[in-house]
Amino acid sequence: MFHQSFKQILLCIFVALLLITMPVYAVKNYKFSNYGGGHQIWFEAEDYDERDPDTDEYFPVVDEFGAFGKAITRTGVAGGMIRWTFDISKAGGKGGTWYFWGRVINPNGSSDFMIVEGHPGDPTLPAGPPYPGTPTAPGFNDTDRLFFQDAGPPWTWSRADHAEAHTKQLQDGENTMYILHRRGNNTVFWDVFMWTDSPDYVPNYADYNNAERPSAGAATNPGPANEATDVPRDVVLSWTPGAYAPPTNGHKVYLSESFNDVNEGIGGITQSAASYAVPQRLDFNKTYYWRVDEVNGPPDFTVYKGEVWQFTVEPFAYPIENIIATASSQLSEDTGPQKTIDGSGLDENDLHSIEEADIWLSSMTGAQPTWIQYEFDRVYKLHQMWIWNHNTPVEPVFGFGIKDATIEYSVDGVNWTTLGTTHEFTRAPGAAGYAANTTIGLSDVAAKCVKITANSNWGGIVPQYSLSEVRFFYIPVNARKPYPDSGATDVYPDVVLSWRVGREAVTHDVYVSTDEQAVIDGTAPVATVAESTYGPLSLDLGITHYWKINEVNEAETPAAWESNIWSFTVADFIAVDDFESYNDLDPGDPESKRIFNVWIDGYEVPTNGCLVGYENPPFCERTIVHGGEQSMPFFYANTGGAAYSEAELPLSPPQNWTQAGAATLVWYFHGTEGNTGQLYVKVDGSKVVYDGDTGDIAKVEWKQWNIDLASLGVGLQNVTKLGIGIDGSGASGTLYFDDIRLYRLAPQPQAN
Ligand SMILES: [Ca+2]
Ligand SMILES: [Ca+2]
Ligand SMILES: [Ca+2]
Repeated sequence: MFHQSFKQILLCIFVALLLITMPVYAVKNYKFSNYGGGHQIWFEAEDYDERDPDTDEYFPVVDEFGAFGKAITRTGVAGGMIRWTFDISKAGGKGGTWYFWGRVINPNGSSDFMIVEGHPGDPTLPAGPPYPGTPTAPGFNDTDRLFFQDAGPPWTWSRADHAEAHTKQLQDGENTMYILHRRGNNTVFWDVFMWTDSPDYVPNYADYNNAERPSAGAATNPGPANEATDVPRDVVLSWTPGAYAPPTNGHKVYLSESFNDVNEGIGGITQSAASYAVPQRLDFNKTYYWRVDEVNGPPDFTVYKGEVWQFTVEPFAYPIENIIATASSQLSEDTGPQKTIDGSGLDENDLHSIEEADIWLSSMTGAQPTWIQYEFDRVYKLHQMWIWNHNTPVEPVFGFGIKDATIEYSVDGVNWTTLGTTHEFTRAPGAAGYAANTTIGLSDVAAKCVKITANSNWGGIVPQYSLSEVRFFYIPVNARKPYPDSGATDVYPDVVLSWRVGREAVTHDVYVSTDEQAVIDGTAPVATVAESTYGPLSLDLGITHYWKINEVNEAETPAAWESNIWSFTVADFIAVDDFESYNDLDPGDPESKRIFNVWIDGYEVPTNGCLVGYENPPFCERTIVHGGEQSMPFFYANTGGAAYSEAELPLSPPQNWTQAGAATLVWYFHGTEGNTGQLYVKVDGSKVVYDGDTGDIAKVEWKQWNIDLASLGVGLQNVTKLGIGIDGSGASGTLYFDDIRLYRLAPQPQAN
């Protein structure tokens, strides 16, 4: 009996898992609207979420003149299934009576079976494929037909005459409609389907065109990210608002520990800003669910229901990592003190093994008293210590597990303080699957080292002591999670530093320096700020900086908590143009950025013989590149009235080339055999001629040209234009340019 019910439970779990892991199908693209006082959801026939078989055997996807996108037609071969899953809540609708329409061509009134899952009058979907395709398949009858009135050509919005194929009971949320091939041929086409809860609304071309895309209306991009963990208790929720939310009262925020409450829209707070500062502190370690509905203003008050997102709040205390353990002795190589702090023997449920290789065991002949000591990477505010005592199978016999212990702590490993008096560590069973059974409160003391001295063991037979594992928890009063990440490179010279604040901090002392020791010692320049950001800074290119944050609260003892020492390195150069941003889009497109519309060449300027970019897309060079995926092709011919060839890049807004210690302008150019002329650059009209071999422009390789900014002789605070050109009567050829950069220290040219 027990086994049977156990099996049933297992089966239930299995089915539940199956339901969870089954792929969710739904039409990817849909539109919705609120015409005629009702709700409509629209989707393209060709955006079906499943077709079985998934071939053109029964329901081919075709191009048909006048359709939106593609269309679905039929082959005349009876059989096959196609289906669409759609969510009426995305249109703001609820379960009840809905009406089905299609934009179709069906000149001969051909019909198919349509069923909606869950509709009380619809038969169960037959097993298949092949699905029934005869005019009178078992379980189907004429009143389940779809579109048998004549419609078109041309495309016509139509509905079935039979109420059963036009009027259906839909359920809240997702619904699935199936069409099973009954008859019909390739004179039948389906373009767009539409469901509405308005009995009187008749769809039309313009309405479909004007219906909304959901991604435009719904809230997206949740902050914190969906399923984030370690979220601060005073989190400010944020999101990217839908496109139609009005500036006032455009958002309704649901937040709860209950998924169901959020999913069902219970409660909810109307917000004008696209953010929500949770008024109460959230509970430690708890998972919360939230959702944002975007709400139109009057008159329609359309609601774009949001997805349910979730996050988990930070724990009260965090385990300390990277601990060094030492001990007065160890029995063998395999039973060192580090075995108590490295997770050895613990499974994913924090249950410890019975293996001797997973524990610390002192030596009977070692120095007494026996002690084990832990050193952290810095001073922590200690909250708790969990203890897994000695747990090998001999524990019930020999009792190596520590019984009575003295615990001391220290901020420096020299001066020690005793924690309370003595502490008893609970005995372990000596059996597998052992959970920590002693928790020592550490009184939130500040310490870098903790020492446990064994006064007795549970056996009282031999002076030999053991622990399986120890875990320390600290309260995060230190600043953490620096931005940029410690060790980051290519950081902008005007970076804004930020960090996760320590839990009790009131103000923040920021130490930044190129001198690591000065930051460690606290002798580096310090700034006190109220927020957890500092900047923008003004740093020099290519230089490594060190920093730390002291979190300060004068009301606490100690009043300041120091972070780790972090570092980052500023990028070596500032890119003026790397030619990666240019595209081939039509000039009418707001995103269009064609290279010859940015770099001004000699097009329609008879005296300027330069053209940049290719005649046909892609307009940039994509094979001969120095960095990234594009470079600028530069064609020149100082002939036929052209006295020079030059292309100019206007810099708007003007650039400050005196920032970040910039000293050298670097260009990379690549020649073509037979090129002639004299290469030059111009910065705000100041011309510099290439100082290398004039023949370099005819070399089929990348060359680095360093131009000393000081030699330009012009002010560099507001550089407005940058030019490149070729002088020389009759000169002609093709060059490629890439990676125009400002360096503080120019790199060594690479050997070819
Ligand atoms: Ca279509
Ligand atoms: Ca262990
Ligand atoms: Ca490039």
